[in-house]
Formats: sequence, structure tokens, C-alpha cells
Amino acid sequence: MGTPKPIYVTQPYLPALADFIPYLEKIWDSKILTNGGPFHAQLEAALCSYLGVEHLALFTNGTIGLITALQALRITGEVITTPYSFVATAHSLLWNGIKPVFVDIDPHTLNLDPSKIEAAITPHTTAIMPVHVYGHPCDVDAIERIADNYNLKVIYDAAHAFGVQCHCGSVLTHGDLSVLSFHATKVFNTFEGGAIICPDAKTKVRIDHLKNFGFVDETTVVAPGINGKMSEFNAALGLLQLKEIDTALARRKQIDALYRRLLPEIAGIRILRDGGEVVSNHAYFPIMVETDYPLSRDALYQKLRDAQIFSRRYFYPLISNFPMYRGLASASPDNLPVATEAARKVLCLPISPALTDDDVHRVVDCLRRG
Ligand code: T4K
Repeated sequence: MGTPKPIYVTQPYLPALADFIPYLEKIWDSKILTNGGPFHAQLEAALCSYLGVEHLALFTNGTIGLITALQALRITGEVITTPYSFVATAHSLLWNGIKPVFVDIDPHTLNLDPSKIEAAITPHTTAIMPVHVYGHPCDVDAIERIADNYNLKVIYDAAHAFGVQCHCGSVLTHGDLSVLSFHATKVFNTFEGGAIICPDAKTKVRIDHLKNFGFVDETTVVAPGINGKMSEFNAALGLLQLKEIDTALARRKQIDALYRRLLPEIAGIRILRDGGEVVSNHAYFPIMVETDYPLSRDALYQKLRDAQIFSRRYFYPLISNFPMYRGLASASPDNLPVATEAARKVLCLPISPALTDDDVHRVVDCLRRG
């Protein structure tokens, strides 16, 4: 028997290469490669329409989007955030000279726990940066109430939340700004890319300046902006991907349903409840490896690897355990018991449109054999 086919935690959804050629020809003909070209404008409009949002600014990646979102709202001082995320969330604060204040997460959704936010607010707090982890919506109403009471801004790290809808439409319309990632590993990808969703045209204009070095016109620079522009190549990829996004999402939904049918038979493997979304994007399939499972989480991770199944421990280690954060008082594990336990137990199983039902059965069989 040869080496089994590798199964990755995710694989990018790619339309047929031939379908991309006409886009490339247009770029070659026009010689407009970047700086807000025609594909950039078309993708912004198409995404607004698809996502049901008013204003959207494309970015070179989600991290630069987060950094710019904080600058757009002139956030300073301290920002309350979650330790249970990809490290880019907190890094965007450090890049702006802002102190992250970590607050624990909800044990069911693994999102920032609103009931713990108020205790972390100080006179220096200016904003909250929650994450819709795995695309499950945060408790947006509770967060909004706190933000209103204390006059705080809310910037959602919505890197995982493409197309997600909660009780009142797109989850991306909540808070002051939301930031998406279009990285290769995401539900919707432009190889690298991202976007800020903003509620009004004036804020979008400011964001557009900030992502173009702060230029307002040829000779006027109003802020120390960055180069966050998406190129025509990436925007064209986005337009092509968008044509097939519903097919990709439908396949993710089937895989999610298959896991949910097969996994409950396995003692010690717990499936996360969803976050109450009305429309999910099935971006990730996290499980919790409980103490009654015959193997530890890390032993299971290794066993899967040995079988060419590459799961991921999103999110382990916690952001608060990395050297540039662990000196903060809020980074203490005593302050973050739920996140600490989740980081010890979580394993994200492979999910992507590229998986066949047989692949899913192979993953589940490997879990079943303990
Ligand atoms: N906020 C949150 C909550 C985020 O999760 C992220 C990114 C961000 C902010 C920042 O957004 P960006 O600046 O990235 O737009 C990945 C991604 O690099 C990262 O974008 C993502 N979150 C994070 C959760 O996952 P790695 O280090 O796990 O990726 P990697 O390269 O190990 O890829 C995982 C698997 O995907 C591979 O085993 C195979 C497959 N893969 C990956 C790539 C890159 C492919 O098949 N093709 C590919 O091109 O970080």
C-alpha cells in the first residue's frame, strides 16, 4: 500500500484556470496593475452586493486591514480583545502602540465573553476588538450595549465570517468596522487579501486614504498611511471566485453535516455548538478532545498526521502566551481559564470543498480507532 493521499485542514477553492485567462488578458491589455484599477472597483461593488453591506474597502490582507481599521477610528490607549484568535488580532494593536487587554471567552461559542468585559474597562479603554471565531457570530447585542454605555468603539475581527448572517442580517454590519480576510485558507480567497466593512461613505474615504500612504491627491498626504492596496491580479481572482462561492459554501455545508452525523458516536469527542447564526459559512470544523477520549489532543493530532491527515490546533498557543504578550497582567492564565482549557482541547478537522465524502470517513475512522 502506498502513502495515503494527504488531507489538509483546508485547501483553497480554485475555479478552472482557463476561466482566469480572460481576466489576465484584460490586465495585460490595460497595463493597469494596481492603485485602484477597474477590477478593484468591480470587486468592491460585487462584494457589497453579495455580502449585503453598504461600503467595503479592499486590502492587501486582513492584518493590514485590522491595523488600518484602528487608525481610521483613531484608537489609542487600551483595547479589550480575546486571547483565543490568530495572532494577527493582537498584533494589529501592538502595531498601533495600543495595549491589548485580554478578556476570557464564552465556553460554548469560544468568542469573547461579554459578561467579563465590563470588569476589564479602565479610563484608558477606547475600544473592543472581538473576533467571530470560526465564523460563529459574537453576542453582538451585548457587546453593543457595553460599547454604548462606556462610549467605546467596536472593531470586529471578522476574518472568518465571510457571508455569515445572524438574527438581523449580515454579521458584518455590526460594530463600527469589521475586517475580513481573503487569505488562501479562507472560505473566499484572493490568494492574499482582505477588506474593511464600514457603515458610511465618509469613513470609507478615510480608509481609502490610509491604505494609500495617506494620499488624498497627488500632492496632499493627510496621515502616515500604509500601502494596503489590493492589486488588480488579486481583485480579478476575487471576481472569478465570487461566481462559484455558493457552490463552495454548499459543499462545506454537506461536509459539516456529515461530520455532525458521524462524530457523536465517538466518546470523548465533543462538537461545538454553533453561535446562533442564521446562515453559517462552515469555515472550520473544531472539535474538543475531552478527557474520556483514549488519547490526549496532541497525541490525536500526531496520530492524524501519521495518517497524512493534517488537522490544526486553532488556536493553540493562546495569543496571551506569546512572549510579546505574556507579561501583561491580563495575559495570566488565571484570568483566562476558559480560553486556556479550549486551547488545550481544540482540534480543527479538515473541511474544504476539495474533500470527498470518503476523505471525511477516513478522518472519522482515524478518530474512531482512538
Ligand atoms: N484574524 C484572524 C482571526 C485570522 O484567523 C487571520 C488569519 C487574520 C486575522 C489575519 O488575516 P490575513 O492577514 O492572513 O489575511 C493560516 C493563515 O495564514 C491565516 O491567514 C489564518 N488567519 C490562520 C487561521 O491560518 P497557518 O499558518 O495555519 O497556514 P498554513 O500555511 O499552515 O496553511 C494551513 C493549510 O492550508 C496547509 O496545511 C495547507 C493549506 N494551504 C495553505 C496555503 C497557504 C493550501 O492548500 N494552500 C495554500 O496556499 O495560518
